[in-house]
Parts: sequence; C-alpha cells; structure tokens
Amino acid sequence: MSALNDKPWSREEFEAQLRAKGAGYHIHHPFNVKMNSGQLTPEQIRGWVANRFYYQINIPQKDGAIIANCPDRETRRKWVLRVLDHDGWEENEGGIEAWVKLGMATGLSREEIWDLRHVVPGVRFAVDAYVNFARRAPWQEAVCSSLTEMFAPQIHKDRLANWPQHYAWIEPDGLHYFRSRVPLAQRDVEHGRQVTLDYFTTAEQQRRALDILQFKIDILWSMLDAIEKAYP
Ligand code: AHQ
Repeated sequence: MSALNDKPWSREEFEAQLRAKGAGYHIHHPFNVKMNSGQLTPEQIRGWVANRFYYQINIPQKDGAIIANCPDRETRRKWVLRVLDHDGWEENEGGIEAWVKLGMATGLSREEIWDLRHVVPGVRFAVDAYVNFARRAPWQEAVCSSLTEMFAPQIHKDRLANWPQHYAWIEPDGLHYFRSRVPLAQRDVEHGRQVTLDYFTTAEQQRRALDILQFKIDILWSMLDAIEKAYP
C-alpha cells in the first residue's frame, strides 16, 4: 500500500478491527469447546487448571513490567490494580489464591499446584513469551496485548453456566475466580482500550496493534494446544 493512501482507520473502525480478532480467541479452541460441552475428563480439567496456574502467577509480573516501563502516574495508578487483583492485598487473598482454590476444588493439592509439576513446556514457553514481551516492548504495546480480555467475560460466563451442569463433581465455591473476573476484565478492558485507541493512531501503528493482539491470541491458543496434547 503506497504511503499516500495509507489513511488510518477512525477510532470506531480501529476498535472494530481489534474486536474482529476475537474470531481467533481461545474460546473457539477445540479443547475449550469440549470443556464447555462437558466432554473433558476430571484429569483433563485438572491438567488445564494446573497449567493455567502458571499463566495466572505470571500476570502480576507482566503487569509489574508494564508499570516499570510506564512514566505516566495516572496510567500506573490504574494499572497497579491489576497486580493487586491477582496477588491480593491485606486480607484480600486475590485471584492467584482463588485459582488455587479452583484447583483444590478439582482435586489437585495446593502443593502440586504451586510446585508447577504439571506445567508442560509449551505452556511455560507461551507464558514466558508474554512476560518477556511486556518487559521489552513499549508499555503501550504491552497494554494493547492485554486486550484479549475484550473476549474474556464471555469465556468466564460460559464456565459459570456449564461447569455446574457438566462437572458437578467440582465444588461450586471453586468457581469463584471466574465470577470475580467478569467485572474486573470489563474494568481492565475499558482502560486498555482507551490507551490503545489513543496511542496507535497512524495506519502503520494500527496494523502493529493488530499484530500485537494476534501475538497474544496465539499465546492463549498455543497454551491450549500444549494442554490438549498433554491430556489426550
Ligand atoms: O484470568 C485472566 C486474567 O487475569 C487475565 C489478565 C489479562 C492480561 O493482562 O492479559 N488476560 C487475562 C485472561 C484471564 N483468563 C483467561 C481465560 O480464558 O480464563 C483469558 C485471559 C485473556 O483473555 O487474556
């Protein structure tokens, strides 16, 4: 495309292009489709929970990397909430502890969750790629990569709707994490969306933003590929 007619999309069209990436979101991955239709065994559910724990415990370090790279106080004041949501603070146990409780509700022990014995290489590499990207990239690019959460409320709502029916053997209290994430994801996306629409303004930058979002979508997808292969 010549530079002359390389006009940027309007904010609305740019956001629509970002949201169109949802077609590749891991909600559509065969493993997730099986999960939502009750086709997974207890061992597959436990494998997924134990592997996703590695993603969850790395989110605060990913967000800490964004904060470390961000010179803007207003942005940091908001972004720090994400660290607290996962690590907890004072008597609030946080999302990582809620994920441990999810794991224990599926029959995993606290010890085998925290010692990461079940985490497969493909999950480790995908998660490490996400954290390292956030450390190295401009903080606005790392913000953009978090926008896969535009599609997350639905995936959490699916679990809340389907697990009690299909996986009645899992203690319902264990689903607290999914319930807690829906409003938090919506709050996080509102901020990440504003930063992204404000920062990526030229046509070339907007194409870069789509590539960044695709990179993160591929991270989530490849995590399920690795889990699916490890738990046939
Ligand atoms: O539980 C999830 C979470 O805390 C986050 C943080 C956010 C980010 O900063 O990249 N993304 C994210 C996601 C969570 N859960 C995933 C799921 O399928 O349960 C979805 C994932 C995301 O869409 O990025």
